[in-house]
Amino acid sequence: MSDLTIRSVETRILDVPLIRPHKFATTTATAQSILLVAVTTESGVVGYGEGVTPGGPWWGGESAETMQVLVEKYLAPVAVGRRVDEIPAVLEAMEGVVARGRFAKASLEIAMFDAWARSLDVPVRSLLGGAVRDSIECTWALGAMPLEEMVEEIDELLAADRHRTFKLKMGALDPAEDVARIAALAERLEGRAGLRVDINARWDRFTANVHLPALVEAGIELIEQPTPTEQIEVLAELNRSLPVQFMADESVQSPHDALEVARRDAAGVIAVKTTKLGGLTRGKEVVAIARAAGIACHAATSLEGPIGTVASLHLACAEPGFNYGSELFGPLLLAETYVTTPIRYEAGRVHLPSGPGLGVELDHDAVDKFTRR
Ligand code: MUC
Ligand code: MG
Repeated sequence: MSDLTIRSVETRILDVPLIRPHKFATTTATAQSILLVAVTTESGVVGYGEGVTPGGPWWGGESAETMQVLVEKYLAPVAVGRRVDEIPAVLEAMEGVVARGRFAKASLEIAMFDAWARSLDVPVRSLLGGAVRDSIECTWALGAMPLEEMVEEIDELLAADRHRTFKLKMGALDPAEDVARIAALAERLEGRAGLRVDINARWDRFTANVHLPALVEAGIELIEQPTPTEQIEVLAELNRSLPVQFMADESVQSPHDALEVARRDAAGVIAVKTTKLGGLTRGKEVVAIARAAGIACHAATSLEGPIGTVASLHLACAEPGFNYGSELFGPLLLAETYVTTPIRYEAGRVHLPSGPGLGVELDHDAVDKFTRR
């Protein structure tokens, strides 16, 4: 029997170039920085997790650099010596030494799940209850790009049938200009693709009330986090007044936040990211709350690489509550991979890999190449 005790936790930062710049509301990413965390058991089994934020600390206050300090100096010491199958106990211990820091906690928790599953020679989804599906619909996101570039990119992806729905990042431009850009895109596509927008909490209540109706009019099917993170009542007001689905993203960073969204009827869909929530366990808790409240769940991303993406994919395929698809496309935005077999994207869906643990194996030469020195 394998000794499940954690012997060591090691980290390194990878800087992986993107296939094209990804323009968010306040910053543009040309590379993704990923904290790769390795948990090794006393039997020598190694599990991996990723700590990732979308293009730096603008989204949630953490970055690859802050996560490395939190993991190495504070989180690893409370995990070493415990067993990889003692996840709730380690999560409690982590709460004792780091407040919030959820992206960092996720990276270590996922590495523990991978090491635990590999020790038992089972896939991570088995530890999450077992698969209810083996693939999930996968949307693609476009940064705040000019109209012609968006049309070209979407046309290509539709022709290849890689994605059928698209999330358009907003919030970088003047609101009226931004809405005109999206409405023009919807017209050009003439209903050939499902379109969603993500405003990343950039509009105040007034701006949202003035400009959201035009997006609804243009046929946008879902509006993600238009207004500030803490202002759940503003999201609830919009959710009541406009005939469109709202998705809470920044507003749900814990199971308690999910409960607040449910109590106030603030959104019809919750973006479940294992990163911002602190891992797979908290992700499961959020899905349970959403299901009990009749809120749909979307398996969302912080633009993780293959390790973090596939961790979220195991959860999305083990929980029936993920009934609003996924955006687990992160690896496709990276110019090169660092696993031996890339994740399969086909017919608008992302497919679960087989094999023990997370089901993907690192290409160590590629990992070395991307490691920050
Ligand atoms: C977010 O806020 O949803 C996900 C896809 C993307 O382009 O940005 C992220 C973050
Ligand atoms: Mg979002």
